Amino acid sequence: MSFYVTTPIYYVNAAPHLGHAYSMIAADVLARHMRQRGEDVFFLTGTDEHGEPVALAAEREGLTPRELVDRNAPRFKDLAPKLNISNDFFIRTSDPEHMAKVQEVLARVHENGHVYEGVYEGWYCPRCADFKTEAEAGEDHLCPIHRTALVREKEDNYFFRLSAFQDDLLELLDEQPDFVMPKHRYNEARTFIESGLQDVSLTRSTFTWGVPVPWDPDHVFYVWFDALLNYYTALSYAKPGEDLTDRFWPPQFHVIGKDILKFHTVFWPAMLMAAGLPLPRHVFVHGFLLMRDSGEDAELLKMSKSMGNVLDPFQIVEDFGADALRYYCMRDVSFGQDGEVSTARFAVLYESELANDFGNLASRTIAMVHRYRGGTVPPAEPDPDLAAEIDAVVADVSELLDRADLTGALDAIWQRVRRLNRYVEEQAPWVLARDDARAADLDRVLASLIGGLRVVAVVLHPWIPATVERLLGALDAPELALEGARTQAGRLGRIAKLEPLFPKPQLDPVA
Ligand code: ME8
Repeated sequence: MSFYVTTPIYYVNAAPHLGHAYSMIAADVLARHMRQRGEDVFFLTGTDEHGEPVALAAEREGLTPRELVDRNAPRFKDLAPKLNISNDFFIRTSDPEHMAKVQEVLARVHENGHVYEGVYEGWYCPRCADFKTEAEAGEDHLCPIHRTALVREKEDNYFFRLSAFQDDLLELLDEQPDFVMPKHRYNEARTFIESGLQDVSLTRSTFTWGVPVPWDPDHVFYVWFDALLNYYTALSYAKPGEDLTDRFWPPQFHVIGKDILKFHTVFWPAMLMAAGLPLPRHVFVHGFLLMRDSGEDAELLKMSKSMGNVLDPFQIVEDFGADALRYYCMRDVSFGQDGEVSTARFAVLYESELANDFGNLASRTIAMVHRYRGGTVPPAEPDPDLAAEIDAVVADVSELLDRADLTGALDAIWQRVRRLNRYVEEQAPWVLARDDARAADLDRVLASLIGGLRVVAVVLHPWIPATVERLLGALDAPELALEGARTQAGRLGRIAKLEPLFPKPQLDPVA
């Protein structure tokens, strides 16, 4: 089966922060897990480079938009390998192949009769690149997201007949209750549609930084339609000489933040219907990472560059490694909800869960095999009760990740990590080791622990891939397929010694 997963493509008018990293990590966990299940996976991320926010940022810096995007896009592109993200392609919407495909699809929408010429008059947020309804603008005419003044715009536009898709969209939500996940976001999308859809601008004519409209050279496409189409256009040129569209379209999951729900759950499916293209299977809408701005009583705010309260993912990776960051993001904030993040909580979880629960389990299990059995895993049958409990994690995690429950899946794994630690305490191998008559028991305990550790490590790979690869390397069992992830599967032989998986970080003293 094919599995296509995407992140939003990020505006290049600011530097990447942990919020951007968060969506990438989440999508990466899904992609890596599906590869372990043997699925044919394609994973896309990239940058959104057109439109007014970019044009305005370039103007402020005295650059051309092209200079600005060429300077900033690599900052996002570099974030992916730093976080150990396994994306198959990185799209930039200024790619000529993307632009040509956008023209092709939107010309079809035009030919299909879903576009008309008119004048837009209403409220607009240049920061969101979003036209706001009267209800959204409210009486104060402030952007509900940025709390900055909205601009009254009047311009010649071509419109997309979104209103004509209201019934089709409601039918889609009726027939596919998991089209938008989680449920409270589904309800939000439904309420938005039921409140009545207005036609939306498809083109802009007051600036030129965008994809030219093929039937009217005075217009460029509205950046949101250009951007949304990245999910479709990328497949046509990601692999030189091969069009991957038939193999991967439609996507299984669009992973997005709640700020862009309307675009992905209303505009996007309507646009695909208008173009006659199959719809994505799920849009998963995650919450915001929030941070206090300063001090204990400080307000909890969405982390964003403009608010200035950002955790810098590059710095965290530098100090603690990518795996620790990946783990923290998925563990501390329930995926789908908003959640507070802080360096203090990060340090607590690093020490208590990564270093102590998991790191120590690996270290002491391997150390005991060396101390008591000279580094060779005894060829004993594992404890059946323990093995059953550990092995069930594979089905649990698969089932939870089918619903993109990334936090639930991590919790299911952690229950097994803790189970293995309890098993060490219950069985007290150091006591068995003192009694030659109990050598077979010690063999069984060590085989159970190493076998269990391997299973847990394999299912944990999508969250902390580099660490797991190091551990499995020490066990001389690099295989990652879930099919072979059973306590009893295969025999482990000689194993290597292992340096601590999560050592105390060497931090530069704070100036
Ligand atoms: O909206 N917490 O780009 P963008 C969690 N280009 N996630 C966050 C976050 C936070 N505090 N801040 C940002 C755009 N994100 C458009 C998207 S898609 C066709 C076009 C993540 O750079 C989250 O995924 O503003 C959010 O939806 C996205 O970054 C917005 O990125």
